[in-house]
Amino acid sequence: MKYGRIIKLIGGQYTVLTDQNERLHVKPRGLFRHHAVSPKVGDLVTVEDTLITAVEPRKNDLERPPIANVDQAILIHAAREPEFSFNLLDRFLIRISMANVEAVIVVTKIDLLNEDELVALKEKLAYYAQYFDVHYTSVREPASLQAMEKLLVDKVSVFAGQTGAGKSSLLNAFDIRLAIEVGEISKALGRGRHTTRHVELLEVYGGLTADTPGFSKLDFTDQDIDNLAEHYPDFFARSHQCRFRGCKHLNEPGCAVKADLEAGKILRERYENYKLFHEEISQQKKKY
Ligand SMILES: Nc1nc2c(ncn2[C@@H]2O[C@H](COP(=O)(O)OP(=O)(O)O)[C@@H](O)[C@H]2O)c(=O)[nH]1
Ligand SMILES: [Mg+2]
Ligand SMILES: [Zn+2]
Repeated sequence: MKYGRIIKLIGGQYTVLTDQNERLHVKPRGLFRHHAVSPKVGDLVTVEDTLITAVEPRKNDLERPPIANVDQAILIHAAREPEFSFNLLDRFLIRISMANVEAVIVVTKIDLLNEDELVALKEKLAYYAQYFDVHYTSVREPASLQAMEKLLVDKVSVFAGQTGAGKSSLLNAFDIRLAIEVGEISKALGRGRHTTRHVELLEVYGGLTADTPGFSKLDFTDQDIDNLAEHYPDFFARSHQCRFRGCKHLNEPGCAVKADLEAGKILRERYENYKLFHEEISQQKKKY
């Protein structure tokens, strides 16, 4: 009997990395199908002979990308190319929070900014740094990559971020043996073809990391509206001071979030995007 984690799934064939550092090629025992438990990448499993015979309960369970037991989502955002977007940053942060996963923000391609531009971006992101771990890096600046090592060791991570952000390039910079396709080739694989890509946890810097197209579903559904604000740690920290319980921080009187917004303690872009997301969800509701 062996114990390990599923690190790869291709065409019904699983690869398990055991606690003895062996790689086993296995199949799930037939029984799982009847119980609607389909082992997935990230699962901690028991293996007997060439069969997965038991799957541990999951601490979290992502659908897209399909990975279980993720410790953190590393949110990769380009400083430029594509242009940095706070709207997209907040969408990713909300999605990651809804999946019950820790988020880490990594701004990459900083070599594309001049000194003043970098200072300006860092000033705005200093607001986020109160609530999230924020890192700055570039594959062109090897020294900036070293800080990333501490981030990945002993953890199961997924790289998330829009196509072209620089996810695959970063992983390649960590370990050239990975030789992941970057740039034009991966762009061609982009939208609508995610299904052709398999999910795999790569051994990088003493941790397991998945390079995925990542959290493709960044629009919100009407089920999300009631607790949207809960996924804003900065709003949540203040909401106990709002006059009304369940305050949505929109037009309610005595709102502590709006008071701090006016006092300049909450980043205006972030609040404006929050209102925008609310509207987006309301529009969605009207369609039904
Ligand atoms: N200047 C610069 N370009 C980068 C950097 N990282 C990635 N790129 C380029 O950005 C493009 C997209 O990178 P890729 O890793 O494929 O992004 P992914 O879609 O998120 O995996 C490629 O043309 C890379 O060469 C960086 O740190 N600096
Ligand atoms: Mg890529
Ligand atoms: Zn409020």
